[in-house]
Amino acid sequence: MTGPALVIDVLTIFPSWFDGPLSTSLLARATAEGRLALRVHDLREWATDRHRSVDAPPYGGGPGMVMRADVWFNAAEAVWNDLPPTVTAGRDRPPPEARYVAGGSRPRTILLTPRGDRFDQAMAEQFAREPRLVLLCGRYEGIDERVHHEVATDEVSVGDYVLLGGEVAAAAVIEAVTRLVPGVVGNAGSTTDESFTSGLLEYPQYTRPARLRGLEVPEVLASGDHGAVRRWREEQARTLTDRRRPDLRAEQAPRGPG
Ligand code: 6GU
Repeated sequence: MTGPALVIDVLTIFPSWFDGPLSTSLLARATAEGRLALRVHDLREWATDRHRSVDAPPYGGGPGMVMRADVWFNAAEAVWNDLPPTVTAGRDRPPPEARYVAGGSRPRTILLTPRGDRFDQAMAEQFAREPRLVLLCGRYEGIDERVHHEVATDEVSVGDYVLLGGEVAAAAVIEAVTRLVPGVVGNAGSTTDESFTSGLLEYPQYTRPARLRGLEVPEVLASGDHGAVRRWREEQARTLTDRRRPDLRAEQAPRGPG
């Protein structure tokens, strides 16, 4: 019995936020089948005061609160080393049994932040090759800079807009990466012959009924001429991409012909 192909740990102050995604459809099945292990941890387990606070006012003043580096360091060191919160909470240095430490050797640890590198399919493919990912969800106005430097190995953003926190972004990363794990998506063709891997948007699809409210399915698709169908789809994908996402074509160009 080998372990799951991919282990993902999530650190968040809203662990229940992930209940829905984790219990639904493909992710639940991948977990049940042992292809994926998804572990969600409550950052507050590493808070030390009575109010379990994980943030404090910024040095230098200004509005809002900043997430505390001590709490993040201790939480990350516990998760990296599979230690319970009680071992690391409140410490001012890593526990002696820690193999992975902040600022040192550590698993791929992704901080979700609007200032990160833009997440795309190429990055998802890179993450899917890792045995283990740790996702850090920030909240509030920001996180102590020392967490960016000493805890995170990567900083990732899911687009040029501002979310309340990293949870939605982490869910996007989890879905994009887990569907690339072998066996998670049933049909192997459906993860390779597709938008962003081919550099083209998907061609239009149709199914029954052939005629709906006067709207017909393109004739070529029912012609039985597989060559003609393939040429039509390629042409459609190219035209759609040129119209909607010329940037995708531009990105693909340097890879040369073919
Ligand atoms: Cl990763 N976090 C937040 N708060 N906002 C974002 C984001 C991440 N990516 C895009 N917007």
